[in-house]
Amino acid sequence: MAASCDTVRMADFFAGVPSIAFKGPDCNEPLALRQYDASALVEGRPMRDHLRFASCYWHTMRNGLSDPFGAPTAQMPWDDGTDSLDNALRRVDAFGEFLSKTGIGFWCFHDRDVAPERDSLVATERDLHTVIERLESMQRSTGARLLWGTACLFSHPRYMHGAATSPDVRVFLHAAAQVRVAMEATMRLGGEGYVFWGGREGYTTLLNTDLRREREQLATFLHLAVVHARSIGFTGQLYIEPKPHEPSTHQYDSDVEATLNFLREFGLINHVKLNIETNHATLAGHSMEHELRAAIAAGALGSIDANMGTPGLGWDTDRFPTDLALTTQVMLAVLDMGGFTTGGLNFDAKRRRESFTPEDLVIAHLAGMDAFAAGLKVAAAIRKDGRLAAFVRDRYSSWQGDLGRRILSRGANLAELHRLAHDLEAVEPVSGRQEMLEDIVNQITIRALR
Ligand code: XUL
Ligand code: CO
Repeated sequence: MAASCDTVRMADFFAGVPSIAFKGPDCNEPLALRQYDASALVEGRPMRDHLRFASCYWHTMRNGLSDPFGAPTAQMPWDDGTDSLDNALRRVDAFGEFLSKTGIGFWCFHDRDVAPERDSLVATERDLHTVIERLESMQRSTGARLLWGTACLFSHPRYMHGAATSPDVRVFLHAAAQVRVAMEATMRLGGEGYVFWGGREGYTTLLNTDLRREREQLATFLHLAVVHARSIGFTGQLYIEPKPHEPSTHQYDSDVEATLNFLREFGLINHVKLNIETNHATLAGHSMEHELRAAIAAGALGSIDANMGTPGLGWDTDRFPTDLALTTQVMLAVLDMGGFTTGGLNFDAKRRRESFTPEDLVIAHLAGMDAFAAGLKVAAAIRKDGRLAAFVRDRYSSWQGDLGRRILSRGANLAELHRLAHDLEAVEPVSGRQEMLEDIVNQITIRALR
């Protein structure tokens, strides 16, 4: 049947899946929400506006769940395994069905997730445009909005040595062309952001690498993108997504602090914010909490790729974020920052290879949504309780006096401070009470979800 443009092509690829509803904490059905009640108010705002959940096209629609040792296992009844345009268009319909059944309001994509690469740029761009039109109509019929778009600059063999950081200027051209087209597609879809994740913008060995030159190439590439965004009137936020390694040995935007340094060094700090992913944080040897707080302190947290790793496995397992302590820390940071503006919580997450049915795709997202809704409630309860914030305030209270203010406003010199130190009585240390604070978080968590 030839459906009209604005029809949701409800092909029933998720046959046994109903429209998912909030059924409250006592409901034991797997295909229901227990914590996430989209319109319920937390700190005076609906949960949906705090959380801004997104599903990503690459995992939800394209990940067959293969691993380096085994074949794909995912059942994808919408996918005939070819790179035909028809197949690409059918995936859009399946994605529309998925988004409307789960009630997830946003989505994210790479150019090559939605449409295949052809033998020439002309043919590739032609097919991409056809799919973008279908995505536009999917958005109209489902009400879903694009959180961000991006260009895949890491899969094609031409990018093996890097994209912006390639030693071959012709590869740089290819990457520039792709970013231009992907950014314009993002704008056409009303995208609220555009991400740069450079899986190959680093090195495999320093024996063949001019690190200084490559960092300059990367910065130039980002400047070109900033200028282009401005010239086409794209008002979405640009983000860079740090990751330390994988697939490269080392990525130049290895963690939040390295990325902030890079952005400042090359004059990009006012144009680009960060999209922070949990599993990238842990691969960098940090907690997600650390990465978020470091970005917030610099006014640079834009969006979040919500997932989690597998302790003990040194690669990017992209699990769905179901850990309540983690989601609480994330939402506490987000609330403290004043909430998302253009950003949101993008489930850059995949089911385990053993959870291969279409139903599992839904269940995995619901688990992440409920974990984040619970984390949001606990974070709001921690803020309302106020003991943590008060403890931190008190801990620095000695800085509140005239002396502290003068030091910080650079109105003192070392000789004066030396003199003052001689006048001091012995300094009595004060307890940091870490265990007490951890227990307070536990107690509030238990009460908030009762
Ligand atoms: C890879 C990763 C990417 C980015 C978008 O680890 O996180 O999917 O989010 O390119
Ligand atoms: Co990501």
